[in-house]
Amino acid sequence: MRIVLIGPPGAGKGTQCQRLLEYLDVPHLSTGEMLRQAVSGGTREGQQAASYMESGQLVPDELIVGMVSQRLMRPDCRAGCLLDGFPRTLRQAATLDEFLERQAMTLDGVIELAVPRDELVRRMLLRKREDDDPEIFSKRIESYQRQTAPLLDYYARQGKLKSIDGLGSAEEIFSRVCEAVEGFVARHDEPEDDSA
Ligand code: B4P
Repeated sequence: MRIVLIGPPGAGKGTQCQRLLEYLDVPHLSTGEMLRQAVSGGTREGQQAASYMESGQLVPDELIVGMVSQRLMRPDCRAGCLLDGFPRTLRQAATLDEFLERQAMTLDGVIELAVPRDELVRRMLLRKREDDDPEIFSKRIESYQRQTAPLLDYYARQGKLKSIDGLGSAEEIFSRVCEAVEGFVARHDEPEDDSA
């Protein structure tokens, strides 16, 4: 299974992915985590990404696409993966589609975790990660609205989007996520209609 999780900053993508990993048994590709490791390891990519992350902006598409494609080429991703926080722009989404097509792979489904702004701010104040300063967090929400929210329409038009309510306990949300995944599995297992 190849699944993407989309949601605003602090929506709980990472939290739900940790649970989903055991369920799906596929590698977890969190671009936020990959970037944080690159920054703390002082790699070239990390040095390029740091100023964007510190100011609440998305890092440039070229940088993130390079990192993700290298990771997707590794053999453990052949059977599937859980994409957490990627793609985040229409350009990243189009690049992912092209990459998967070249590799004869498909994206099974996209889950949107929908959470209102007030709750995102409340969670951010509790989490206190370095990029969770209130002013920076507001910029990250704005970037989400401007650059990432258009992906919902992009994937809805492909018939791949399942939006779920991201409010409630992590367990309640996980059961909604699992229901969405079951829907993707059922579609994945349907025989192809070649009557057309
Ligand atoms: P991410 O690491 O993806 O950060 P995030 O969106 O803030 O986190 P997430 O939604 O995973 O929330 P979490 O589970 O932690 O990205 C960080 C930065 O990297 C971006 O701002 C950007 O600069 C850069 N970046 C990453 N990918 C990129 C890309 N593709 N292109 C360009 N730039 C990119 O949950 C948040 C908090 O809520 C936690 O404290 C958690 O305990 C709590 N929580 C979770 N579920 C809850 C629930 N149900 N109820 C209450 N609290 C809950």
